[in-house]
Amino acid sequence: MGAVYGDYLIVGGEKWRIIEKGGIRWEGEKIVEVGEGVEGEYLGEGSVLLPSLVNGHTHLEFSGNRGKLRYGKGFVRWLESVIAHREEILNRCREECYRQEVEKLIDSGVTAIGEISSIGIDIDYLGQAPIEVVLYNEILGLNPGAVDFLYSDFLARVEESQKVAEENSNFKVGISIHSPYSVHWKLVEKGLEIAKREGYPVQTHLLESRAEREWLEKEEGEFKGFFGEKFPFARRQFSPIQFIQLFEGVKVGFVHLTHGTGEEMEAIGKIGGGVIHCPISNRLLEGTTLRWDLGRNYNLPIGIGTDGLSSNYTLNIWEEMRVALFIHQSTPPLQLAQELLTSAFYWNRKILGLEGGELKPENPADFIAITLPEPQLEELEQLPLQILLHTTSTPRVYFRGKKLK
Ligand code: MCF
Ligand code: FE
Repeated sequence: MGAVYGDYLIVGGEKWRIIEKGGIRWEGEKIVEVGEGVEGEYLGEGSVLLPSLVNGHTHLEFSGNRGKLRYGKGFVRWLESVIAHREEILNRCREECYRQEVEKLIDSGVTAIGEISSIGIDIDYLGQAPIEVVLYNEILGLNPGAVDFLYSDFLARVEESQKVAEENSNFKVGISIHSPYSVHWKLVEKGLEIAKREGYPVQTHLLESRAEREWLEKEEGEFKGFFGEKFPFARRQFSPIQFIQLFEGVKVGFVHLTHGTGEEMEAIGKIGGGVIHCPISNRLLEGTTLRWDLGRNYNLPIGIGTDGLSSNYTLNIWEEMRVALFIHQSTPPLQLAQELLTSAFYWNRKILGLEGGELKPENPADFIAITLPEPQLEELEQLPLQILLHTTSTPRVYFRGKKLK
């Protein structure tokens, strides 16, 4: 039980409402009151309350990478370096490494993540982490002769994560179909079958390079040489649109879409899917970015994530949003700052299948408080932009009514 109030409270949800001298009261894990005149602890001059943030797409297993992978030479060159160093990087991250990264996530006001689990070594630690986790078990591999083995390995990880989810209601099971170019169609089918049967959310990397588009459209381009040399059994399996349509009936987030067109955005909208934007990763790997304005024009839910340290220098979601703010120059900064924050606290939750993202009675008491550098804003419309420019760590973090920081 508790109550706090600040100079400003951002109610959240899809459309913003800002309450001056707004407060929040909670009992147990749930909010019971939000509004002006809530009596409780005053968080000080320039304090702002808002829903806690979500990092929509992480790969914590790759947190052992610092300078090992090849950046700035295009996606396929990065992929080659991942394949060469995957084992070594995965072996570098164990208990303490996860603990540190989760601590940093909490420090930045993140209380939920969409974690892509490639080999399942993150399950144990994240099963005990004090935040909400959707753990997307990855299915990956093209070799027709290895389909059965790959499937049983994947199933064992799904079962392991199901056991953890039975014990911890803040840990949820999801499925990651790595991408349309890297997963045998039989495995895509089997993975989606489980997702549909169990109602699990899904994420998949889609259209993050020119090479991927050329391969999916014509079985041509850079992937032709790459596969020819390393995976001669690889075939083009679906067009981007055919691939998207396979996810109908599933709660799905398509990650990246840097090479997505309006046609693909429309197809994603038709099946009720969302997009997860990882601008730093996209810049480092391929140099390009998602068309934010295009996604918004198609009314798509757009979430935001840092990706892993395999393609980023930080898992700080504020840094990710700031980078996005400077990339998408066709959207005015005041509007974009508000949209990006909404992506982090609201759309990410919708795409991951989590409740909350809006401070209102009955919702989970998941919220943060930050402090503006100037205590009094002359114009309220400045709020989202000033928050985004001046925050990297958040002074207060509450998850399910418990103070994490
Ligand atoms: O999102 C980025 C770039 N796109 C694809 N994959 C990954 C990313 N970060 C880590 N990965 C992982 C992926 O989950 O790298 C491996 C997979 O396990 C690439 S395929 C050998
Ligand atoms: Fe990723």
